[in-house]
Amino acid sequence: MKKRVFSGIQPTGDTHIGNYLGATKHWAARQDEYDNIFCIVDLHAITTPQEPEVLKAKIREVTGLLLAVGIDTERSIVFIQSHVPAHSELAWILNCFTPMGWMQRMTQYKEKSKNQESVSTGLFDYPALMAADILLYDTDVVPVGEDQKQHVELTRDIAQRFNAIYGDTFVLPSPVIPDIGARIMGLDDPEKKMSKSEPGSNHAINLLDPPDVITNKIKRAATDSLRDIVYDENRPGVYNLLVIYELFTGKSRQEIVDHFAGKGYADLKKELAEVVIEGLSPIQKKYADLTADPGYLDSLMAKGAEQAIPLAEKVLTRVKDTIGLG
Ligand code: AQP
Repeated sequence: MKKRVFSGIQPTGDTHIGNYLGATKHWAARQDEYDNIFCIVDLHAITTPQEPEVLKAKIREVTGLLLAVGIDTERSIVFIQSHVPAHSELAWILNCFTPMGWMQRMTQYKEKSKNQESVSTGLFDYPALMAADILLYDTDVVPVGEDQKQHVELTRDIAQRFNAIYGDTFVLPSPVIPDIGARIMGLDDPEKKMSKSEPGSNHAINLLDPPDVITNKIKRAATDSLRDIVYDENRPGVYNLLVIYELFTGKSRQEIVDHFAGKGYADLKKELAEVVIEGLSPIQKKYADLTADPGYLDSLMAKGAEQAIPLAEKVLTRVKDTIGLG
């Protein structure tokens, strides 16, 4: 039997090449290896304030982009989180088994709540909902970028704690992080993870950016005052550009370093822009085709929820029976 994969993506902001290179590209590439479930996690999106019309549009956009990068609804279940009520129900139950101290340790919460006058309880509690997302499907493997590794480990801890009290109820999931590209950094500040919520027009390359925008963003990317083009993690700007180049071309590090020997940052940026534009072009074309008929994505998502609901209900019933509910 194939192992079960579950992963999700938030419909907030603009989906960027970090989301693609660190996560969705791998989900698409390994679909035949696993039994896959992918989710557009709209309930996570509302942990920070959202405009209703914008959120609706973003749910559609992220759905279209997931399919455009190659997720195939014939080989994977794809659905919208709020269409499957069991996610919220299990999240509540898991809340009751998760010590506050575990949540307080979550780096993402600390970062996202920094300098905010008021943050929602939902933002603090986000990892319990994420644990519910994963545990509801008896998930073995959770492919994510590095920023989400801590949340998957917390999910495992919650499941272990529950199993220790009640006996084996949950399957213990493991995070899978790509060797290269697990943390694509911002173009404007290579010390910071490329992120949808980071302000700044030159921070991220978005999957739907037109060619001239991509070229300009890369042209303005932060580098350093040195000259040679080599992989050196102590020079995070150039390192990040080389990693992006590597992932879009599939070339080895040696080939890349040889190729750029004697060349300057302007050459690196020019060639990088070319390969990113070339790499995103088929995704953008497929996205345009998929979204041309507005009803098409809706019908696929309705089918996805229909497939997910019985799987989720089965596990939820098991949990409720175990703890004495119902
Ligand atoms: N910079 C990144 N490099 C590699 N992988 C990344 N991921 C996110 N940023 C990078 C991975 O993309 C998947 C989907 O992420 P998400 O949309 O659920 O939200 P996130 O992890 O919080 O990512 P963002 O883009 O930074 O969004 P905001 O700003 O809303 O928090 C995940 O597997 C993630 O690891």
